[in-house]
Amino acid sequence: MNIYRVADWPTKNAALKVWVIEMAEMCQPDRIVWIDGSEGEKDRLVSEALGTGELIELNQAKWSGCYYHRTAVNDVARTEHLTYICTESQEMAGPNNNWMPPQEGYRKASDIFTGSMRGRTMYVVPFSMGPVGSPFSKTGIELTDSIYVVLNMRIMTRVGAPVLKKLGNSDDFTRCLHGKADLDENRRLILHFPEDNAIWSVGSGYGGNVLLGKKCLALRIASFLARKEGWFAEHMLIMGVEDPSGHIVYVAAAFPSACGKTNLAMLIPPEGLKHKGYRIWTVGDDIAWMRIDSDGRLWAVNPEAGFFGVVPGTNMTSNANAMQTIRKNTIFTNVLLTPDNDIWWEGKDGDVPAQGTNWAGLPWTPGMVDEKGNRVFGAHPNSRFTAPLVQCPCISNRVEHHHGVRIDAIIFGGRRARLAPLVYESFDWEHGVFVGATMASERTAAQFGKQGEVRRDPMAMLPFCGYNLGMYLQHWLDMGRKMENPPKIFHVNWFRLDDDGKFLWPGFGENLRVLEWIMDRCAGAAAAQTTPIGYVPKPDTLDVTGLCLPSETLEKLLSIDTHDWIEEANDIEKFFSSYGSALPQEMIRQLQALKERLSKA
Ligand code: O2Y
Ligand code: MN
Repeated sequence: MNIYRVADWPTKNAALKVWVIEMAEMCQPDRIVWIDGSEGEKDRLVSEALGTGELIELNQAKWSGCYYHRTAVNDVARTEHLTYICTESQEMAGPNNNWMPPQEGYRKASDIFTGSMRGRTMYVVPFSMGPVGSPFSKTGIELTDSIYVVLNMRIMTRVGAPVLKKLGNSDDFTRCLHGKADLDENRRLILHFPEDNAIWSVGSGYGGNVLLGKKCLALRIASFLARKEGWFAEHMLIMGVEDPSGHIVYVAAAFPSACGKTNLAMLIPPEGLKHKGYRIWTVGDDIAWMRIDSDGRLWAVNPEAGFFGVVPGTNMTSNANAMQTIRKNTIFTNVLLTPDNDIWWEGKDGDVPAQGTNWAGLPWTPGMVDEKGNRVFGAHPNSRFTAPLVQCPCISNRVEHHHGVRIDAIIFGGRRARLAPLVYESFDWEHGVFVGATMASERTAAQFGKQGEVRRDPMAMLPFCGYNLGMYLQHWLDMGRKMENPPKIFHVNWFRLDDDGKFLWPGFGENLRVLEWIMDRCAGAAAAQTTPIGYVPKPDTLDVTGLCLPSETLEKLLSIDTHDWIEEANDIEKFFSSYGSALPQEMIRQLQALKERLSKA
């Protein structure tokens, strides 16, 4: 082990050293480099990556401190079919996860890892999810042979010396091992060992598969730990809505993919509401860790330090705050690169470049189609920006606060063309858990698969819950009982359509009008009508000043079709049956109660 200069390592932590040595013996890197988080280190890593072509420097006059990276064409999104939960019992992983026994997982991945870092450097990245030293936070150590991963982890998490110092001699850290190996899809595995607090990811170089602090630790492993330790790890944005008096209400919200979570987290108040003086403060756009405090209420932190956002469609209209956030110190992955090292993506403001090299590394011109007549994209639809939280113009000043923010409302969202009204409030916590457990989206024409097909995604956690979803719902119910003052739970649907297939609600900044109603409900103010599905706004309690929204449209937005909801209840019953005995009885009781309310309506 002398080749790795163990005596020079910046830690005395024996458990950590033993583990790094063991992993190095398996992967056989030529050298080991410990990440300290300094600016000098960043400059060295960037210049090395520029030398190998792993990064391309963007036009610095336009994109100061920004770099470009292209991943392999077969490696552009999370690979859910190769993502496994490796627990001793299959029951613990549940029907919502791919499962493998831990021994088999370690063996299969070891075969791929063995010798895979020969000729490469293994970086040791100590990182903290959550502010270093906060009672919410968890420490991880990621070993990786990718500079791109190190540079992304430096943005997405708190890394380096302060983390090692806080860890001290403890062996309470998530052991994260990542190797690119040969980037072969047939030799790719994303394995989670919740019972060992470990993650092994091999054969990928992209996003959620390799930035192991994000989906792997902060959701899959953390959800498992959260159940054991009595807290929540959720796929939720966190935002503060400051009312005209300066009082800020914080909400946490879960939406399935492609429902504009980042846009909502960075919402800009619309013209019609500006005069009231609302302001939005972004705490996070993807993940919330929440704990019950001594006041009997729920408090939340964003465990991340950056945004890993979808680029296409981002522009000054959809998300001006995101556009400002990504102007500097950002890594762009898989967008279009122009000959003068500028970048472009579908939906960007301004002119479309005459030519460029697209996400796949191929020459591209506007309007290109492939041999089958399909449009060739400049930027991959899942191309990403990685940017520091602090660059967001509306970042909350509580983002580094060890205590987090108090959550007054939890919002679940779905994409439903006809069924769900614009907003409704659950009757109580248990009913709110049912609302979250049954949230769903219908496929749009832009998505692969049958248009209109309903996909249920409980609490938007289907791909991220690190254990049995039935047990997860029971955990939600148990947590509710422990809170004296639980947050109120709401459901929103920005996507209701009229008979011509046009959106009834304008969305984007106008969603603040719905948040205003939610805030009023939390303050015990706005009136609501009791319906079989929950409390729905009385039309005159939603402020639509300045919106051209005819009263019939507002009525349609808030209406409930009993017949459609009876069908929905039957579909929920089918969905629940796939969870077998792990599904809490309370969920069945809630379903029966919904059916009874509908039959009386
Ligand atoms: O495709 C990936 O690897 C990234 S997925 C992702 C990234 C940021 C935030 N959310 C998600 C998601 O899939 O929910
Ligand atoms: Mn997400």
